[in-house]
Amino acid sequence: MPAPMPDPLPLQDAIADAISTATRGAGRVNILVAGKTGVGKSTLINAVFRGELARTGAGKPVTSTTQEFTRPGHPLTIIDTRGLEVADYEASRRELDALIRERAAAAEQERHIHIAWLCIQDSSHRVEDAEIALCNMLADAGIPVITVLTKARKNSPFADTARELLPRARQVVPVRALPERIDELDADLPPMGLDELIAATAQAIPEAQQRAYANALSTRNKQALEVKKKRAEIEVNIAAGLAASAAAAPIPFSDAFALVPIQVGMIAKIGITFGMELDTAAITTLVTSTLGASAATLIGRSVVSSLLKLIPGAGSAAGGTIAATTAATITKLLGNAYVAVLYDFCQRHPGKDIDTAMIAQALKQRVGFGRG
Ligand SMILES: Nc1nc2c(ncn2[C@@H]2O[C@H](COP(=O)(O)OP(=O)(O)OP(=O)(O)O)[C@@H](O)[C@H]2O)c(=O)[nH]1
Ligand SMILES: [Mg+2]
Repeated sequence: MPAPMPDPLPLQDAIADAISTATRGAGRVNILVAGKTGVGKSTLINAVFRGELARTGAGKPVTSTTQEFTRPGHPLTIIDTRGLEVADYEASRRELDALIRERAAAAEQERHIHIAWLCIQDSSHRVEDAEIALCNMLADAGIPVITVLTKARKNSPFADTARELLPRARQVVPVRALPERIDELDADLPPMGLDELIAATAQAIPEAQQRAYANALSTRNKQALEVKKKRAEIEVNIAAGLAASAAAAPIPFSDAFALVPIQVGMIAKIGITFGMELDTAAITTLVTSTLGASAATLIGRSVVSSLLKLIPGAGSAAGGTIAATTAATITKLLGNAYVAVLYDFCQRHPGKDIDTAMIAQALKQRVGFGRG
């Protein structure tokens, strides 16, 4: 006799819950970008992060020389600071000092400034006292600082000077955010250093900000894909662990829907690390196009049974139950396939939004289920 169909309503709730937990749980990462006017801060931000966050003039003023850039669905806050060169520098320094202290003292980690990029134009060959003071102020507040030499040339001799004069910065990274035309050579120097900056930033920000950081990175840069993939693989392993616990006592095959919210949460989190907008409706579309249209289909046309077919012998040998190792294996299989499909998509379409229909189609080809 076939096992009775479970009631789809509680499962629907559990799925909605898994999606909203993943979306809300993405957190927030706050980056302070400081430097003189015109050194290339906005250009740099738009080269590294998705969504043209630093479109000129769109920020909200925080102090007289500081603007904050945020956007709904985007887990990144950019605190854009100029005024290191203005005549009333002393006043703007005090304001900035107060801002840094206030943020550092906040109880919620989501208010903290998680990293600072101190931008100095490579060709200036100068580190101002104001820049040294700001670097010290940030380091004193426990904020990791990366010195970015903007509009840089390869092997700039200035890098060593900057390292010497700003010893408290973790790293000095020469960056060229835009291709540069060299008329004499009739050639363009390609962008450089963005991958190094992305990797150095990933190393310096706290664990709790890693998913938000991965989400915020534009897929235009190679290193961004590596950061996203690495983060997504962590989500897969966590979900595999949860699936194993859920099946710690072998669960009857008909109860395999206990794994569904775990896998839904995993798919949502992988999508988020690869740059999905943080919006419940968008993430729901991602999940349903991937796994099925509703809780009822998820039970009927079980993801679990599709995946079991991919593991030789698992379906028959398990005697109608799913053991912990099998639950972990099929969850990992689904997760790794999804990571591979998203990685591949981002590699083929750098800088483009995730196309959920295309992703679902590619996943279907890989593991045999999904839309259509
Ligand atoms: N060639 C080249 N030009 C750059 C690069 N980065 C920025 N620029 C140019 O430098 C100018 C200033 O860049 P922005 O990004 O607006 O500088 P900013 O630091 O945000 O300036 P403010 O907002 O005024 O503080 C623009 O014309 C950019 O196109 C780069 O890596 N290479
Ligand atoms: Mg700007």
